[in-house]
Amino acid sequence: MARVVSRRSPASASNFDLDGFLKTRAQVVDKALDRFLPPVTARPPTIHKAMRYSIFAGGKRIRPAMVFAAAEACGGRTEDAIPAACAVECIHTYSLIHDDLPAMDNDDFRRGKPTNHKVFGEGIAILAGDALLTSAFEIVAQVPHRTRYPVASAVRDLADASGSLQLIAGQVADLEGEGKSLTVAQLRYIHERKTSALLRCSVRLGGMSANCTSAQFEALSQFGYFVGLAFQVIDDILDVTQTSETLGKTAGKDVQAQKATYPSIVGLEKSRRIAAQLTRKAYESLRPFRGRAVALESLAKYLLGRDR
Ligand code: GRG
Repeated sequence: MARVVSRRSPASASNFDLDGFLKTRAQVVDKALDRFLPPVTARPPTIHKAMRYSIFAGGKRIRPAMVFAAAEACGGRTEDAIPAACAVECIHTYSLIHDDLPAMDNDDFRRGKPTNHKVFGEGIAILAGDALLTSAFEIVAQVPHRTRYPVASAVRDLADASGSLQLIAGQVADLEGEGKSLTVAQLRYIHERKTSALLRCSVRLGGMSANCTSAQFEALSQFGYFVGLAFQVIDDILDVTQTSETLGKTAGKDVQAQKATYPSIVGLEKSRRIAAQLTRKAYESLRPFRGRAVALESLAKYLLGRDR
């Protein structure tokens, strides 16, 4: 009997109600974050206000959406993926607070609001980032135990993605690359770490929450890697094509900081082609799911066409 292999093209994802998916999952993650994080009344209130200011500032919640979409692709339940979804958002928000500090990118706006240090001062902003980083591990330690993935697997994966060989390595290379002309390979090294690592970890944690098979885990890892690379190329493009108002953060920062980006090295048109190529590779990684990873496909498509 002929094997039926579903060849879902990117277009098949267009039937999926991504807006609804993003909205409902963002509500789930917001409610859970509110429960996981200390209330503003907990002493000392300043730090809890500062943590909550940035985490509830209106981010797109892409990483939690990736966790949920990956869990669903593997037949898992949203509820079981909640701790992982909250943990990756805490890491992401911490990295943004620190990235915006005067010692790093020195930015005044993020998520359409004044940056954390502008509101609370540098000392509290550093501590709010530190506290969110710590909270992430307290939260991820609450993932359900799975036969293939004991709790420690999730904790270890998140630590790897956010540690000195990945997220922080990317930030170091990014800082050290300022004002220098980098090769595409050097830029790829930065993007793999500062952006792709956490997106890859998000889908892996989603898969783990659903006790995914090793083939599914491998497919999710590849998908996260490519979608993460595409995400950063698009971010570089948006930095030069969009306004600060649309982005909710200062546009044109890469040029101002003399940062190497895809548009600065290969030009805008080629950058767009590279982003589309990376997104195609992300789709191809989902083949083992045979059409059951429609939320992930739809997310990748949305990210390629996004304007903020
Ligand atoms: C460890 C201090 C420290 C920093 C880590 C990742 C990073 C280094 C800094 C964050 C700044 C940056 C340019 C990250 C790359 C990933 C990226 C494009 C983040 C923006 O993500 P969105 O668009 O943001 O998902 P929202 O606000 O919607 O959540």
